Amino acid sequence: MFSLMDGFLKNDPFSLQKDILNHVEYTVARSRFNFDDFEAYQALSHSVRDRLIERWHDTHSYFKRTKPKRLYFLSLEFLMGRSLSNSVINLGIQDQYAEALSQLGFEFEVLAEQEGDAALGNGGLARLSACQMDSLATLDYPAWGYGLRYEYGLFRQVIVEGFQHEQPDYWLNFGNPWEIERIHVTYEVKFYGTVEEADLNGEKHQVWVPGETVEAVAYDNPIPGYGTRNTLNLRLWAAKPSNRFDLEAYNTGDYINSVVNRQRAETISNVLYPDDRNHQGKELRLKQQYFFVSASLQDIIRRFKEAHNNFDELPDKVALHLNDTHPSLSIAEIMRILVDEEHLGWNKAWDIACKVFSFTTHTVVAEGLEKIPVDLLGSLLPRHLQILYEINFNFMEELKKKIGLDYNRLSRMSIVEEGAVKNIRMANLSIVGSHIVNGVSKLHLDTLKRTTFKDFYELWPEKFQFKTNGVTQRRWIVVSNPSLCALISKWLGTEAWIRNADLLTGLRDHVDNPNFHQEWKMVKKVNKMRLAEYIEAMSGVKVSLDAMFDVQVKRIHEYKRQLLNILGIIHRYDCLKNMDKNDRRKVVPRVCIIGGKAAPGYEIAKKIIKLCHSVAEKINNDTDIGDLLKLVFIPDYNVSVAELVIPGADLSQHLSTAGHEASGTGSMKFLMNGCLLLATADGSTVEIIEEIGSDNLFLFGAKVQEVAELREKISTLKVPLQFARVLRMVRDGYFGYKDYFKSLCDTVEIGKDFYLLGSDFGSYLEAQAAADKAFVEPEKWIKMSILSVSGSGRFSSDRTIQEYAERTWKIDPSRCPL
Ligand code: 26Y
Repeated sequence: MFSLMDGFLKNDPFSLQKDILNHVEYTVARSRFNFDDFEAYQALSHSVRDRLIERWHDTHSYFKRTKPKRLYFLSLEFLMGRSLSNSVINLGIQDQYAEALSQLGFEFEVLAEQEGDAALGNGGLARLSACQMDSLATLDYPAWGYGLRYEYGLFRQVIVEGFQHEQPDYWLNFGNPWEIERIHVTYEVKFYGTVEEADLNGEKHQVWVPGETVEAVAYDNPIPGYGTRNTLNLRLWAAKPSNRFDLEAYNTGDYINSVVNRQRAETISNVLYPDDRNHQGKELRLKQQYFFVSASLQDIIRRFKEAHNNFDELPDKVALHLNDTHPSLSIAEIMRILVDEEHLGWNKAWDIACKVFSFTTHTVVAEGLEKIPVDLLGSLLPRHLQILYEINFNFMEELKKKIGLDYNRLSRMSIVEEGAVKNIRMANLSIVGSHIVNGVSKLHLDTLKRTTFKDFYELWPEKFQFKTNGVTQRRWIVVSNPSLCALISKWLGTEAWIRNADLLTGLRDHVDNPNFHQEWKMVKKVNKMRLAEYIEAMSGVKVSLDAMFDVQVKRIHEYKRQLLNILGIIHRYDCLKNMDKNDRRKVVPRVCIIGGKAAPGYEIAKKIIKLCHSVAEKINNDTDIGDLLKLVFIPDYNVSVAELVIPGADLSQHLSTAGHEASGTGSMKFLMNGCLLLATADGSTVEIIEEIGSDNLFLFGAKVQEVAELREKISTLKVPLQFARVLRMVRDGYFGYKDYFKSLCDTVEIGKDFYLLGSDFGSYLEAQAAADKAFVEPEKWIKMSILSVSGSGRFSSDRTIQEYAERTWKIDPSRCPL
């Protein structure tokens, strides 16, 4: 008889083939005798999805049975990218699928290219969430991710005549096989209205009478671990009109208008805000945050109550993690649930809340911290505003007892910012309501303690920790660089590093082996070929494989100093033009690659993109320069483009003015792919240096301590002649668009150069010269490259997650039996 314990699905190539054809016929509804690549991709992903669902069910029944403490990771952004390759690799059945497909006349890699990116996030913070979900699953932690299912992900960047244009990313157009719609998992989310006082058993209670109700519907995205059956859930919420007020609305006779009004509800989860710095206090953004928080907490509390009957147990069974301040309304919401709905006393509820929440900030400077205008909050969430005032009142009273009547400090630490516009400071709220506050690198935490959160650190030093970010080697080596993956496993004699990245140190044993070097070089070459083909297809520029591929890909920001890179390229061009033929022969050819999106309203960042194109146009069409220098801008940089670009890079640039990049995670991906770094001592680079040694990367620029001093004498800072010269070339219209670039040039003029491009320029050029010098000694370069990979283990998100689990969340692995 059929045994349920065996599951339904077999993973041999024959069974997989049957499954795929089954999906072609019955899911995609194409004839099994006639289907194209996209249809094959759809059928293939459905067959993978079936396997994910089976494991997902087993994992969740197991968690339900064993009732471990669970982590809920709350984040408004997840940059998942593609799912197909990652899933089959984590399921451990890529070879079987490849064989099944090849017998059908398809190639796995070709079908994988059919998939679009899930880009439900902006940049570093969002991709970090995705890496951390992969690690949580792989390390068997009982966790859930919660987020929003934006219908429009991060905008598509289209370049027209060198200018960035934004186009909507309607990523669900072609269906999304990786999600499971849960039409029965819905919650009502309330907005607006008033707060009334009610009598409950002789006691006064506050009751929120909402003015608008919207429904949240769950979409589940299975997250498979590697080398384990555990498959976690990332639950994303979509807004739908609620049926609640139907009768009332329709009885007034205005049928059409009431349908239109209801439809407006869906706009809440429609679109991701494409900005990772500016908090504009927009009503829709606040609505998104509360919609997300309310639905997630209802779901979490329901699950808790199914298994436990006393809220005293909440901190032993539930950890709630705030990924930045974006979900921090959770603190007020949990108080509302515990006090207003569950009728716990305030003090008891507050005690529970503080034990349950932990918080990670990804921001450095105070100006970057999120604030919400009190008026806005009071109108949208009247009861929450009362709760926030009460939290703050209690906090201020406690604080006065500790520090006395130091009004300046009290006002700095208050959750409510007084002023012409009153604001709620979401970071202060998050710190007050959490038991642990995390920075994302050692240097980041040091900066927070010294500046941004100094007052809080002095009050509660024990709350502050750092967990240096990490990235998952499954995505950033195994999926994106199969040749390197195979090479590493061959020379380590094991694949165990895929679950334990510390084992990469074993590569050091072979660092001088010429055979190893030879194979290492071949791997890089294969990846450079892949990248060169892509560049030619995207931009028409043919690049030489002998050139050094020098890459800077990340969001465009003044503090990340893409402008420094471009000015450096102009300097290189200028030097080449002034060199005689003999000297030119000694020059290392370079392909400079820049990619990244600018927030749509960020004018200066958009000008940087345009400048890059104008300079590229000049250089790439200069036949006198030929292959010695090329500049390409890669449009629409996203996760899947990163998977192609990073393995093909020889050198990568991380140029933030020291003290501005909280951590940086791109550098870790390059490190894992054997690409050398040219970087400032900022964020996690400081720890990368500890791990691989300063000899194995090209370091430049002012250190954090020096930056403050330099800024003090900003109007008298000396800048190298070369800097003034290249800036003049831009100003004088050497690359066209003279008027347009004026305001960009102004930002780095003496006296205004806040990010210190001028004062770091000399040392930047020296680091570039050192990179050139190393590149002409291939043995040396390869050795540095091997040592980079072998030192990258510490920057696996597995290590980060383990630290969070042990030191912050206090959760234990819970492995679903095979
Ligand atoms: C409130 C809204 C405008 C907002 C939206 C997104 C604010 C911030 C963000 C995202 C910030 C972000 O991505 N920060 C980056 O987080 C990475 C992961 O910790 C760090 O490596 C990186 O240094 C930091 O800039």
